[in-house]
Amino acid sequence: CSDIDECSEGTSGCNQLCSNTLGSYTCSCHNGYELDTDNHTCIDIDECLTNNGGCEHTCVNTNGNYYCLCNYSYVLNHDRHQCDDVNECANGNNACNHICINTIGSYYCDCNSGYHLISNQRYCIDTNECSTNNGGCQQHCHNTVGSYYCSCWSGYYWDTTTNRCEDRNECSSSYSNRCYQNCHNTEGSYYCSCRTGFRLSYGYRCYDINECASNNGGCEQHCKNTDGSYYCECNVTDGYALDGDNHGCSRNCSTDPLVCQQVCHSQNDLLNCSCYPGYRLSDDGRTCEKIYFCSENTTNCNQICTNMNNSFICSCNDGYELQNDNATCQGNAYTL
Ligand SMILES: [Ca+2]
Ligand SMILES: [Ca+2]
Ligand SMILES: [Ca+2]
Ligand SMILES: [Ca+2]
Repeated sequence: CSDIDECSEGTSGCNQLCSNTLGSYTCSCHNGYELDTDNHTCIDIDECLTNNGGCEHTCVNTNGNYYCLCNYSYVLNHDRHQCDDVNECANGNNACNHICINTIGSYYCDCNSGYHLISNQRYCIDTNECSTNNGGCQQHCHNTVGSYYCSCWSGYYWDTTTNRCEDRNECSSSYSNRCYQNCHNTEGSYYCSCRTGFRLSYGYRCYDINECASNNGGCEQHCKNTDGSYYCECNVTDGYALDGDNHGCSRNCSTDPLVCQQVCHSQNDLLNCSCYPGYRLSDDGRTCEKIYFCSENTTNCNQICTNMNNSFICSCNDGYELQNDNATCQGNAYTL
C-alpha cells in the first residue's frame, strides 16, 4: 500500500495550507491566522489583544492582519507603530494670525507684543494699553495699533532728567506767555496781571485806565489822563495851584503875585488887592495908580499945592501966611 497525498487530492479539509506526511497530513495557516481547535480551520489572530499590537495609540484588528492609528495631531511613523507629533507650525498656512507655538500633540497661537488673542485663540487684535492704569502714563495715554505712547498735558513738558511731565514755567520767557505786563506761573498754567493804573482785558492784555472818566479822577479842576496814571491841573492863569494832595486847587497871594500889583489879601481862594499909601486901586482891581492930590481938586489949598509921597501940603505966596487950617492964605499987612 502506498501513502495517499490528501493535500493534492483535496480530501484533507485544511482551511488554508496542507502538508502531506507519510500516512497522514497536517494543516497550517497563513501569517495572521492560527489553527482552530479542529486543527483544520484557520481563524484570525487578534494582534491587538497582545500589547496593543505594538501600536503606540490605537490598534485596529482586521481579518488576517491589523494596523495602527494615531490620535489627532499625530502621524504614523514609518515603523507603522509609533506615532509622531505633527508640527502644525511648520505649515505656512497654520491657523495662527501672528505666532504659532508647536507642542507635542498640539499647538497654540500667540501674538506679537502689543496685541492679544481674541476668543477664537487664533486672531490677534491691538491691545489698548491705555485702558489699564492709563498705560502707566503720568498724563495723556495714546493708544496706537500695536503700541501706545504717553504725552504731557498742555502746560507741561517731558523732562528727560526726571522722566516726568513737569510744569512749564511760561513766565520764564516772553515768548511763552501772552501777558502784556506781569506773568505769574502756576502748576500746569499761568495767569497775567497788570501794573497799577492798568486793567486786565481778555486775561492777558493791559489797557490804561482813564481815571479822568470817573469823577474827574478826583481832581478839583482839570484831570489829565496818562498811560498808566493821571494827574490834576489847576487854572494857573487864575492864580490857582495844586494842593499838597495833588488833587485840590487853591490860590493865595503867593500862588499868583500877578494878581495884586502891591498888596494882596487872601481868604478861601478869594484874593483882594490893595495899594500902598499914596496909591489907589485901579478899576481892574489889581493895579495901583499913584494919587496926585493936588490935581484932583480934592484939596482945599488956597494958593500953592505941593504933592508929597502920600499926601500934599498947602503953602502961600510971598506976603501971605498959611492959616491954622493948613489951607487958607491970608495977606500979611505988616510985611507990605
Ligand atoms: Ca488579525
Ligand atoms: Ca495698542
Ligand atoms: Ca506753568
Ligand atoms: Ca491812566
